[in-house]
Amino acid sequence: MNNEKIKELCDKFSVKGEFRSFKKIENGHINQTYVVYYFRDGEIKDYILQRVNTYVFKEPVSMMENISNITEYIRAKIKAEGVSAKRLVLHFSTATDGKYYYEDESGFWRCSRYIDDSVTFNSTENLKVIEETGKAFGEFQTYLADYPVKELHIAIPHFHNTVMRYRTFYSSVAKDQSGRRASVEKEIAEYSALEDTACEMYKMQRAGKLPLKVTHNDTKCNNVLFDKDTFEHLAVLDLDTVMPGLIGFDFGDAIRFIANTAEEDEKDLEKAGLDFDKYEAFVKGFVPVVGDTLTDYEKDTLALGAITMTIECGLRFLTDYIDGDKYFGISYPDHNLDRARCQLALAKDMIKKYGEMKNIVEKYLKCNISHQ
Ligand code: GN1
Ligand code: MG
Repeated sequence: MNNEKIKELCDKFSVKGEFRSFKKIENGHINQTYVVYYFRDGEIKDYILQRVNTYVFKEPVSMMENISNITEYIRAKIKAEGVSAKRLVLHFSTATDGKYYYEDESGFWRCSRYIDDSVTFNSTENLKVIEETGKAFGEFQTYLADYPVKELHIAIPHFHNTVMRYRTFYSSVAKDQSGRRASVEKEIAEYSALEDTACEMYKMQRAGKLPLKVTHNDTKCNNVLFDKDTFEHLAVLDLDTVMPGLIGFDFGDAIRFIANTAEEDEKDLEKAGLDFDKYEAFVKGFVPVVGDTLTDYEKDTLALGAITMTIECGLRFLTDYIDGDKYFGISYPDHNLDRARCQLALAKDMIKKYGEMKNIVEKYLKCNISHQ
């Protein structure tokens, strides 16, 4: 990307003012994100310009329709509470033809205003930030609780269908496209042994025991914006995978990422594991907000959701490694393998701590507050 191209794209979204500069944000494994600086009315205004990965999102137009509908819906709810929605929900710009995207030979682009005085965290030791992350995803869930689920397009079919994820994994192992299979037989065996655990909640949903709700499906803490001074949560980002799903999976994927004692791609597996303080901080933010909307089965499976999402994510990394790194962005050749090994170590630690994880959820279910 160069200045001319970025400016040309911003022109398509009618960004006003004088183009100053841009930088790439190294955040997320799928889309390419740039922050662009414009000068207008005596100050710098920043915009987020994003190139959607159309290998991953095969129907980006439908995805943008989901996102514009969801953000409008949340905006209306926040305004109805008498609060300004400006910093609490994303606002996408329309291109000159009125659409929420622009497409040319360089890709499929979207543009949104950067939310003033906000920060994101790729990881954090701050328990207040973790609790706020829990509140942010809990509130997101409640804002969309009465959204007409049937109107949502399915951005990625079978996204958290762990039964299908295992099927895909075994098929990749059998094909061994990149010739890497022999080097990862140990990991293949360990992930295979976790299949029943990983598929339990999906099977419960299929059997009608767990309801499908509008869920975010990618609840990493770097998908929440915080006020740069108070660290209170602002908007929830990355709405690409908002689809019908299990609330336990939104809870679980957040825990996988935020409550790991190590980074997602830590090589030293001794460092990976569940941090109870971080886990409890997230539970404290999330559970009281959603608690009284949950069925007994949902309550009972929140902690299992964390184990499930950790196994699933690791299995996806390992599958992609075996396929030759086609899906996730990587920074070095064995990156997906390191991620897969780290998720495996985390999942094994969670399985040991499962009883205590459930107890902590129980504790906060007893102090529900209903969301207005
Ligand atoms: C991807 O958007 P990003 O890069 O944060 C992936 C998630 C994984 C995550 C693992 C659409 O999320 O499902 O949990 O990487 N998103 C998609 O870090 O596959
Ligand atoms: Mg994402």
